[in-house]
Amino acid sequence: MHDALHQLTSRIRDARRITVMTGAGVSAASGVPTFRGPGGLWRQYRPEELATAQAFARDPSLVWEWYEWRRERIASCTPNRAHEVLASWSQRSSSCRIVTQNVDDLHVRAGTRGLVRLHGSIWELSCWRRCASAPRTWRDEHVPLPERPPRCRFCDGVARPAVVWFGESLDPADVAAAHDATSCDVFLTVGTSAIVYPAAAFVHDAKQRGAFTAEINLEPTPASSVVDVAIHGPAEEILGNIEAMLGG
Ligand code: BJW
Repeated sequence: MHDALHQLTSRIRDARRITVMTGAGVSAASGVPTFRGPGGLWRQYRPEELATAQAFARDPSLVWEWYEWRRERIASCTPNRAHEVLASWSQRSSSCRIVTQNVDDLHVRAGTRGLVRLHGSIWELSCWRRCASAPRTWRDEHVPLPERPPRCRFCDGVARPAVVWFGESLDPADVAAAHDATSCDVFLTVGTSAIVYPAAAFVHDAKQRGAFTAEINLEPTPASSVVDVAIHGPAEEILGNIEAMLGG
């Protein structure tokens, strides 16, 4: 682990272009629940049972109850050392890209520049029926929401969280930006179980395109066998150590 940490730090020091892909584990130390693993379930549901348009069509109130519970939790959370380190890398170099699967906006609150949010934001809503009068998304930070399910501000129909559910396409512009970012010198995947696609594919793309690839996670994931270096431990601590070795 010591060698791996030094190897990764020296690659980062020499890199012109760094890309970091983050997942729920990056926000765990802030108190945001992850999706999978210990404490990852809300009631008895798996995310695959709630984060779908079918689940929402069947029972919008139940799905909104889950999102309201998460919004309430996230509202009281603040960025941790992992968000801070990544934000400072993005501020130091305009060719550093942070690509996140997280919808909590903690990277934004930490001041990250050039952020790609692959799965949207829990603080944005959109019209379930995509009515012609509504913009694609709008911001709504009410906690709790005035009614469940909340209404579309423009047609008074049902509103949904502006996040990407299973079976839904990601915004092509975000996918293109993330794919562009796989052309880099160092590609680091942090705090993600690396099982949800297309996000999980980017580390493979980066490796194929010649990047030095690394993973920071509490435990091994399917990405561990792909990357040049896998470091197992808390992201907030390891990124803090790397930043200290970089002199930041
Ligand atoms: C720590 C830590 C600490 C803890 N420090 N580490 C190709 C192959 C197979 C399947 C597919 C495929 N292409 C598409 C699919 C289907 C599907 C998919 O991937 N399914 C898999 C489950 C197999 N993908 C999709 O449907 C995607 N759409 C798509 O591809 O469209 C085209 C298409 C359409 C139809 C058919 C086919 C193609 C959309 C995926 C959307 C995912 N949405 C969610 C919900 C977002 C909204 C919300 O938040 O509610 O995104 S699901 C959920 O999983 C969320 C997350 O962003 C995502 C990833 O989770 P993440 O971040 O990795 O969290 P965890 O909890 O899984 O892991 C946390 C990790 O952190 C753990 O490993 C811990 O150990 C670690 N950790 N503390 C470091 N302190």
